[in-house]
Amino acid sequence: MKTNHTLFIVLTLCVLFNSCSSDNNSDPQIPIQDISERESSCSDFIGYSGAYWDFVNDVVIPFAAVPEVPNIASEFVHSQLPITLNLPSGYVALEAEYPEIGPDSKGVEVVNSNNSVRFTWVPPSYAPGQYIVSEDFIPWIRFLLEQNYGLSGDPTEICSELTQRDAFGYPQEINTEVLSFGNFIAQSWVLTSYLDEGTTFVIALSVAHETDYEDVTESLFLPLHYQLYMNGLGSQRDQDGDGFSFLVDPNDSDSNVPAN
Ligand SMILES: [Ca+2]
Repeated sequence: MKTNHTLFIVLTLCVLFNSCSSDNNSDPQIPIQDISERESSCSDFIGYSGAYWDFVNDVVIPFAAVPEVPNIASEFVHSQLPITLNLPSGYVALEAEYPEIGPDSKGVEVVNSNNSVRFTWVPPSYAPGQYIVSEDFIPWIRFLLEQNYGLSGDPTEICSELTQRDAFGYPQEINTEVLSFGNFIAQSWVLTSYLDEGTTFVIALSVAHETDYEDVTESLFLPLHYQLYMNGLGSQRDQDGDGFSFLVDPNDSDSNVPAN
């Protein structure tokens, strides 16, 4: 990987957005629970922090309603990718390029004014003919933390999980970490899926000051995940209706892909 990191910034398109919707929990099997008191599979994390951890590890969370940002202040529309985000006040979204991952790798970064909060999103990307393991992206995540937050040395690992499975007929890995360094908490999530002899990967990295992490997780990180790829509370988007979700499909606009 190259060591330079370039962000191409395009001014956020700010459009007032004054509607919001809520999906009630329609699954009677999932009792609604007070998330703020909920324990998680990461023993040091309760509440929304723990719910976020469980959510990226594919645990169904008993939210009473789809997580949404409070007081939507602006709408961001990516100029090249099909990404639209509703943002609360105090945040902007920036178009980003990640040459360390690949020459065409693009994504979005949501940040606040003093960079004490940052959400990095590398949308589902397909690498044909390659089998890429999730571990390969961990150095890049460390690199982002070095670049943006001055991480030096090894951060303290609060929780980490590597899930390798073949439950859907193709190999998949979920690689998650929660790290502590300085006054910051960072949660990373890498999902790799091997289909059609290539790898689809998606990455999210969420960073906030430790004193704000719980609130920011509730008001920003979780709502952004729901905006990016969830349909209501329990299912992931599948644009072409082929049964492969947006997160794993090499081409979610063509129901003939993947072939397997
Ligand atoms: Ca699909």
